Amino acid sequence: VALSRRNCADSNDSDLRTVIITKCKTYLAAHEEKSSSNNCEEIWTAFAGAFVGRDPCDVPVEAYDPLVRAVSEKPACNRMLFWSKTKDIVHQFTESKKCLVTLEDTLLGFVMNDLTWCSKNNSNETFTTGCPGWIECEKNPVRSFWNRASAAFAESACGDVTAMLNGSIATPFNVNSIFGSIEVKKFDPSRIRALKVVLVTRGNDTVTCDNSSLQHLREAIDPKLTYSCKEVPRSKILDCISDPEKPCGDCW
Ligand code: DVN
Repeated sequence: VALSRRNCADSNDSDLRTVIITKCKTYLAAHEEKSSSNNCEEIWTAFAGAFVGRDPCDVPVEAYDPLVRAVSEKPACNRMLFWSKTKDIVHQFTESKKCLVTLEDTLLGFVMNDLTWCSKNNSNETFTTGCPGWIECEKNPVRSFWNRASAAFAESACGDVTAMLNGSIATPFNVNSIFGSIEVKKFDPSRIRALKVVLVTRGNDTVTCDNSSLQHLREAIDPKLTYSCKEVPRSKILDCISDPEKPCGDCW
């Protein structure tokens, strides 16, 4: 199919470079301990190198290797939170309680979250509109970025890791999701002790930790890892999120 896309070149005040460097500096100002080991200009250069001048349907995952190398962050052992189809509640949770961190709470995830970007073959322009959608073509710049960043986040995981999955859908563990197709496969059994699944349920849900997709998850991870799963009502997590007095450890 021939796709017609109308790209709008960035106007100066919303220039992608400015947005990314500003978000990067905002993040480092809030995480001072990471400031000396990360340079936002260098991060921009590595990021741009991945997709500028390339066809927006031909940006391979590996194009972001230099970007991943340009960022330096210590993994938050025992505090890493993976998720699938629970985006809103997970980020409300980490925003309110600081005990767990998602990819989107790390420098790279924070900077790129909610952004869209692409370029064109043999062009030095960047665009933030008219870029291919997530499923329009597989090797689009945004999807390849999230695949690469997710792989790096999972590779670095250590200690006890948590995964918040959605108990309101038939297949809480989907082997085609980023969590199922990339992250679980990158877990290093010599670094990780346990995988703790939190299955977020609503009142009328019938899905439990016995769900066959969760049995597949259990079989997909290395047998040296301790696997556990707990059904937790969404309402209980929301109450915990809105009660600043409630310690993290009491949320489930
Ligand atoms: O563990 C997390 C985290 O580390 C992350 O990077 O990967 C895991 C979550 O990915 P997932 O397992 O594929 O879970 P989801 O809920 O299916 O997808 C997560 C996000 O990918 C979505 O919220 C979409 O991002 P967006 O548009 O809300 O910023 C995006 N996505 C996935 N499939 C998509 C899609 N966007 C559009 N169309 C699709 N088919």
